[in-house]
Amino acid sequence: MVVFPAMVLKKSSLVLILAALAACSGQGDPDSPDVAVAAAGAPSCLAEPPAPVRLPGGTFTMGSDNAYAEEGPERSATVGAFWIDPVEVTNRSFAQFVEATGYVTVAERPVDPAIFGAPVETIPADMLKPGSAVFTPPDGPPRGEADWWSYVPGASWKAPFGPGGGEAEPAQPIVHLALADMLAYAEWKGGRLPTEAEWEYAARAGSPSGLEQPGPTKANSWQGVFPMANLEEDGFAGLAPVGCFEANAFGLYDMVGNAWEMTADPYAPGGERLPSVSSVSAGGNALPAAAVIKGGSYLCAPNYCMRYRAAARQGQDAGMGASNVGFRLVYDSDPAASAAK
Ligand SMILES: [Ca+2]
Ligand SMILES: [Ca+2]
Repeated sequence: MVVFPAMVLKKSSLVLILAALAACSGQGDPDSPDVAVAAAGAPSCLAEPPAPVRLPGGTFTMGSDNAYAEEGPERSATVGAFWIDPVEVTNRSFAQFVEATGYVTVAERPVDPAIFGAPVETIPADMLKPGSAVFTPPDGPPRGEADWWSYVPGASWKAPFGPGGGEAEPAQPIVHLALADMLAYAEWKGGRLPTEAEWEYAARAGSPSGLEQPGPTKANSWQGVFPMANLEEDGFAGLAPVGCFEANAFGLYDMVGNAWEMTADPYAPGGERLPSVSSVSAGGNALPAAAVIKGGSYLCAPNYCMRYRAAARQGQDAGMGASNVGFRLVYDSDPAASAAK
């Protein structure tokens, strides 16, 4: 279980906290799903992201009974028509929002010790500083997720690896956002987070299986033995600029791989499915402690987290970001028409 609900956090142990941050877990999972892996090849990247794509909606098979337990039960789901961004939200796009509004993300704000539910003197000093969770390859054989996740003071969307680690690349997906940050951006942009059903419908793009796990030409994932050997056969050790890999049949890029993508569906401990919170807003009070993320990330490998697939799902703490979780927006009307008004 990797859900890390900040609002119910009662532990101050850094190890426990970091263990909960891995949004690409595989340890302790059932046997790896039987999924197909495509052949290798060199990617090329989009110069400009295309306009949002209108999807007609429809009825499709959602989830899977043939992979990780939390993906079931396989069932029929129906979504209406909607528009969707063909790429993950980029640092460039988010910077425009910050420029226009002065918004400060959760990772940049002072930490409220009350979220830990423990005496402040028992909380590691770094955890009381603004920051975020950063993937850090271990020096030696890892014992668990705490060996490759670090809480880095000063890490945020502007400084994805922390102070001195370089600035965010404008064309890469934005990461290190809490759910509230994503909702604030969505509100400004006139969109919203997709429900899990909408996201999976868009990612499947007509595929009846949802189990296809793409190879290096199809998605930015991890080739080699995670977390020790990153062979970079897809050309990227970490995040890639959006749109460097082949689009799916709906013309959508990086639905699988690159950054995990947040949805509007709460995630329940145990993995059972909860109703979508289509009204989830940046107001904050109604935000779930954890939400469903979809699509896997650049940290998903054949030996660990075979979740770079349409049907896969995982829980993510809604209260803080990580270096492998991003999002994309959907719209209930044509965003091009709205912008023209
Ligand atoms: Ca990669
Ligand atoms: Ca993605």
